[in-house]
Amino acid sequence: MFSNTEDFKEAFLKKLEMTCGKSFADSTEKDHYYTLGLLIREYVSTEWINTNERYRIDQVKQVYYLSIEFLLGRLLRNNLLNLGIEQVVSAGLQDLGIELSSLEEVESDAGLGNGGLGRLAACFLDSLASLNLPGHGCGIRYKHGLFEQKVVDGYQVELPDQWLRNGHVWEVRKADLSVEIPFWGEVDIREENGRQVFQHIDAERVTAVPYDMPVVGYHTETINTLRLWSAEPVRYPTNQDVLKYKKETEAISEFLYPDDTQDEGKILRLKQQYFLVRASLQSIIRSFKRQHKNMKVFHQYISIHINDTHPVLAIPELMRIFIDEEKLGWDDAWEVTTKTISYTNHTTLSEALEKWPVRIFQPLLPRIYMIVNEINERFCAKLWEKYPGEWQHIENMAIIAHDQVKMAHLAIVGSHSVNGVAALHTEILKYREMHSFYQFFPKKFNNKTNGITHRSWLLKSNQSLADLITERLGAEWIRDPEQLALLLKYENDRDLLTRLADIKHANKENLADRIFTQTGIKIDTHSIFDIQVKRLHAYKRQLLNIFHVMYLYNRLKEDESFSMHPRTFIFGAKASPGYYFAKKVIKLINTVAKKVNNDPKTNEFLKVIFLENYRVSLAEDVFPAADISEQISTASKEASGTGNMKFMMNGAITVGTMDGANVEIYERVGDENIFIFGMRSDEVNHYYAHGGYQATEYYHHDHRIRQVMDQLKNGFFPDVFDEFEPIYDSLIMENDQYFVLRDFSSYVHIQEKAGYAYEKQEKWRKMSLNNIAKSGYFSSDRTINEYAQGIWGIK
Ligand code: DL6
Repeated sequence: MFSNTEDFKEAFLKKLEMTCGKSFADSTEKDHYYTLGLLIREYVSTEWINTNERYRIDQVKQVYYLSIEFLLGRLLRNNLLNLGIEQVVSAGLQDLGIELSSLEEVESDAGLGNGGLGRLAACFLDSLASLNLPGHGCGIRYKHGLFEQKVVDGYQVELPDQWLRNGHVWEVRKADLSVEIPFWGEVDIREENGRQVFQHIDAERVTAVPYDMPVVGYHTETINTLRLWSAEPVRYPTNQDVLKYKKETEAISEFLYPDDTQDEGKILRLKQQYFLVRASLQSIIRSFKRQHKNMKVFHQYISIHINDTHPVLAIPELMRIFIDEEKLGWDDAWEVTTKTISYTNHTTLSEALEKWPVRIFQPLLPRIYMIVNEINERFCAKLWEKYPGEWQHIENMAIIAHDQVKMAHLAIVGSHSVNGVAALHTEILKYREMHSFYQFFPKKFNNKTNGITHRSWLLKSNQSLADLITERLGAEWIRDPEQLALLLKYENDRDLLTRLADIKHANKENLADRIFTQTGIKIDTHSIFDIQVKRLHAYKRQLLNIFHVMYLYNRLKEDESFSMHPRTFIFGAKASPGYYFAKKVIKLINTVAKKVNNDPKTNEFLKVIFLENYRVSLAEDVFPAADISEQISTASKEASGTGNMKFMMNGAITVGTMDGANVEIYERVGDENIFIFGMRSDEVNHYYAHGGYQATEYYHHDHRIRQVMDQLKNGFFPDVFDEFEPIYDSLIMENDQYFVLRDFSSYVHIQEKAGYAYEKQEKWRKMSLNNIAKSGYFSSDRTINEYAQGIWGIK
């Protein structure tokens, strides 16, 4: 049906009538989108079944990527592109008077993730399928994904995301594969045939219903599966208060990341984690048992990867299955479990390292707690053998201590591989954050630098650039992105460099149009597009960026001799709803924007845009339009970053610190194609080890800093009263934990250098070409190949 335009049109019109019960003349854009989605899903269904059959018959080892987040965005264009039918479909629709791009707009972003970790999981699925690797995702089908952000009077306002409002055409509900998940209750222990038998009794049960989505590889026959679980009440609840039970049950898959500051939220979050793990493992075991009887070979056929600690309960749950259900002894169960599980750490921020109070964990998951306790005791006994008498050391490494279960410790102890997500991050894990564990298990630790799918972030979102590359290199780079390096031979090719610049300009026009439609603000597309898009967090230092804007504004106002190339500073960021400081920074950015954009003396040179509701589909217009990529986290704090890679692949030049994967970008492009500033990670840690630095000295000795800081409080921004005092206090009273003032001067200096560099356009274009050429390494295909060979052992 997709082999030519005519066949497609016929199939489309027939399907439309059948599914929507309308004639074409009466149909709406939504009908068209839905019809197209169904057609594609049907188109892939045979290959989808075949892929699973192939895996089964060949008895290949498969990996299951367990993640509490999958930030997928929209899937229509991705699927068309990967299936190689984009042109037929687009032409066929056009004949019917329908624009494919308009249909894309009908699709809601599947925003089932907060940021980097969830988007990485989505890129990994794309790479697994595109590399013909047997790998599937397991997650939760949240009814509401990441909140929709509105900006009202400069403040962030959160609205619930409604991505399922019109259904989700890519998923298939498989109610017959539902499983039950028990919470609360007690463990009954009996002796049977000289063996202890554990039974979880009086539990409250919840049904987990799977929804499967096909994951289509790029021009391959592989269609893997993303299985998302939804929580529903069991058919015949025994509870007295059925309504309360129903509400509590459905809450499990209601919201991505519930507020867990109070116990109620903590219970819900822990329920989500166990729900994901238990449901996924049951379906994995079920499919394993269809072919194998011997549980001791489980790890030879199955690999389970846990994306950060959120799914770490997979370790005790697998132990429970092996011991309680499959009757293995502890030692065998432990060997198979640890050989099956691998773990990625994505952060060293202490507030993100999960710990659960025993008072919540134990009653909610009584049997799992018993197993964790046993794992802990056995581990501590081993520690004691190695470090006799070193109580403190053992306590620091224990899985349960001070009435808390430390999930990262459980993940390290119960897996065979622990990896960081960029070289620097892994070194920090090995030699600082997890040093004692590295000493104890040196072989487990390894690095897997993150990557992004170049199919979504270049081929799909920057088609004209992709076409230009293909025109020069042929299409082989799509299969093997490291071939982008061949672009370097065009470094002195004027024609190519001009076309590169023209494409960038067209992409800037496209973003400018979108901004104008959204905000009514006109931006100069010849200005430098200087962009920082990512979650709002103090360590990511959006504050440093906006302080720089304030400084430039002050210079433009006060110094007649000062000149600069016009710049548009673009921000996109969501703040966690309860993150007070981050929300203040959003308000500050919007307040500066209002002042700067409306000042006739400066607005020719300086514009500030805050993009509302930054999300994957908006990002697809942002990365191709950037001249400068802001990657300015406090060194040592950003585990990797992946936005940095998306910008680079689209030809933006990084202004950044030596943090996360910036370090590896620097190593690849060389000093002349990147703007590095600020303290290095060692210096930052030296300061931390010696009680920080004196932020007030920087305030007193640098008049630029003093002026900007004072403007937070002295009425410079009318109508905001003491709004920004918490920002001021965080820098002065709380001594600037993230070294904003310490790095300010170095940042201003490097930004000046970047501004001058932009004016030498020919050189700039070469820099841009260099960045694109060296970005192949950051394809998630490379990352996934490393995981496949180095950790999972899949082919
Ligand atoms: O590894 C993906 C991504 C990194 O690129 C970011 O640097 C890191 O901040 C992010 N980490 C998280 C932490 N979540 N938890 N836990 O999202 O991971």
